[in-house]
Parts: sequence; structure tokens; C-alpha cells
Amino acid sequence: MRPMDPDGLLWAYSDANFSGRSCSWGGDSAGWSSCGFNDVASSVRNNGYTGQYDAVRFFKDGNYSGPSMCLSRGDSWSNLANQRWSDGSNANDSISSHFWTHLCS
Ligand SMILES: [Ca+2]
Repeated sequence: MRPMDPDGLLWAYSDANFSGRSCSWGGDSAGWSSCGFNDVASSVRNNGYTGQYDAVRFFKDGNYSGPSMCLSRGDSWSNLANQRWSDGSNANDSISSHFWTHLCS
């Protein structure tokens, strides 16, 4: 898939390979249910602008709790079935919140 120009947004898709329904956020979200996306995402893209807070940390549970994982600016996961949370569990259909952060480390 061709790269997108940065738009300052985190994009999530209901299906793999950036297809299906989508939702995007310019800021943090304590609960993806507000977008109809709780435990729905199968691919994500960090299309943020370069800056102090340009990485995204995802959480398996709402309110930034539970296992997490981090995606750097300009990166994407085309199929979350191939991605693992910090506790080793599968990341497909399970993201529930995220915030923008300084670095993935
Ligand atoms: Ca979840």
C-alpha cells in the first residue's frame, strides 16, 4: 500500500490491510467505544506529524490500562493478528484505548 502523507492522525480499521470501517483520532482516547471501535481494530496506522508526541501507545483495556504496545510515527500494523500485546496475547480485535507519547521504548 502506498504511504499516506502525514495528517496528524492515528487511523484504525475494522479489517486487515487498512480496509473495512475506519476511525481516526488527533488526540488521546480513553475508550474506543466512542468511535464504535472497542475490540474491533484489525489494522492501524500512525500517520502523526513529527513532534514531541508522535508515537502511539495502545491499551488492551479502556482508560489506558491492561497490556500495551507502541507504534512509532509513520509505522503501521497491517494485520493485528500478527501482533502481540506486552503480555503475549494476540492484539487482533482487542484495542480499547490509546494515548500519544514521546517515544516507543
Ligand atoms: Ca479490549
